[in-house]
Amino acid sequence: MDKTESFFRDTWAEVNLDAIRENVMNIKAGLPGKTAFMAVVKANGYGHGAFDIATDALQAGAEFLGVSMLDEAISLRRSGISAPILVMGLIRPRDITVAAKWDVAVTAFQEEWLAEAEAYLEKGGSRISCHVKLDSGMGRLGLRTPAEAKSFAKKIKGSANFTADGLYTHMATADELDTAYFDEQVKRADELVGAFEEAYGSEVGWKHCSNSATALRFSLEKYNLVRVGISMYGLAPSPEIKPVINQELKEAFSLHSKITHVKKVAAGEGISYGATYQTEEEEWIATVPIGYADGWIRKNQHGDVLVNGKRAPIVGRICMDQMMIRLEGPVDIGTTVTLIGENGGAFLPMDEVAARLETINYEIPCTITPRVPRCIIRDGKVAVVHNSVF
Ligand code: PMH
Repeated sequence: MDKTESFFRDTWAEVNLDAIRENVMNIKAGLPGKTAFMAVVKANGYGHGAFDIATDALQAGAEFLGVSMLDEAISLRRSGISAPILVMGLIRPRDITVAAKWDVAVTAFQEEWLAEAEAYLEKGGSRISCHVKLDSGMGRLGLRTPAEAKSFAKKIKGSANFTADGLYTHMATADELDTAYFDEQVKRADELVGAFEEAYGSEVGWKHCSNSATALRFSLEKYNLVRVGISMYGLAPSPEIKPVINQELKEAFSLHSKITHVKKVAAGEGISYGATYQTEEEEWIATVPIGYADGWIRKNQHGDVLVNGKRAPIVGRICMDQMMIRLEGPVDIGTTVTLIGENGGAFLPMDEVAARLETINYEIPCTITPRVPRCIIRDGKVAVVHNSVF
C-alpha cells in the first residue's frame, strides 16, 4: 500500500469502508419494510474511526448515528456531519445548551435531570430532541416501571423545550441462544412503551430496542429503528449465535506489520524479556514492530500471526513496541505480517484474537491504541490515513 508520508512505522490498521457499506446494505435489506438504521459509531467507531465509518454508513443508507457522549457527537458535527445524532449515554444537565447548539438528540429518563437541564434553557427557546430510555432488563439506564414511565411522560409533555422523539431500550442477552430473558425484556419493553405513550397522549416517532444481535435474529413489529454496531463492522455479536445469524458479514478492520529483522538462532537460546521462550533447535526468529503500547497486549503471546499466507507463532513475551515470531525459514525484511485479517489467501479472524484474549470481539479494535495509524480504504484504495502520533 502507498503510505506516502502519513506515518513512518511499519505497523498499521486497515479499515475497509467498502466492507462497511456492504454490511450496512445487507443488514438493511434483511430488516422489515420501513425500519430505519442507526449506525453506532461510539468509541471512535469501535476503534475503526468514527467520521469515516459514519460517512460511509450514511451513504449506504443509515439514517441516524449513535454515540455514547456529547464530545463524540460534537466531533462528528465539527467534521461536517449533519445527520441526526443520538447521545446514548447521559449528558450533564448543564451541557444541554451544548447539545442544543450542535443539534444533538439526548437520552433522558430522570425527572430531576429534566428539571435541571430545563433551567439552563430559555423557556420555549431551544427545542431539544430527546429519546427516553426504558430499562427493560439491562439494568444500566432507564425507567423501570410503567408508573415511572407514565410520570416521566407527563413531565416531558409539559416541558417547554423537550420533545420525546424516541423511546428505547437495550437488550442484555440477544446474543445468547436461550431467549427466555430476551423474551421477558421484550414483554417489559412493550409494557413500558404502552404506559409512556398512554400518559404522553400520542405515539412517539421512533421506537427502538435492537442491537445487532436483535436486528439480525428477531423482527419486532412495534419498533421502527435498529441500532447496529458490531455487525456493521463485520463481526458476529457472539460466537454462540454466529451459526444462527443468516447474514454474510465482512470484517472491516485488519492489523498488519512488517518484519524488521530476521535471524537464525542456535538451539537453547532465550527470546525476549524473562527469556521465557527457549529455542529447541536452530530456529528462524523474526522481529515485528508492534507491542503492548499498541494495544497488542502481552496475553497475545501464545497466538499466531500470518506471514506469506502461513501461520507463524508469537514467541517470548510481547514487549512495549516489538515482538518476536518463529518462521519456518528466512524471509525478506519488510515482509508483511498480518495479526488480524487476510494475508496471502489465509485469514486470521478477529474472533480468534478475541478468543485468545478471553474477551469479546468488540474489545479488540477498541483497544488497538491510536498509536497504530488507521489506513482508511475506500473503493479499494487508501482514501486517508489517520495518524494521531504527529
Ligand atoms: N445501542 C446501545 C445503547 C449500545 O450500548 C450498543 C452497544 C449498541 C446499541 C450497539 O450494539 P451492537 O454493537 O451489539 O450492535 N454497546 C456496547 C456496550 O456498551 N458494550 O459493548 C457494546
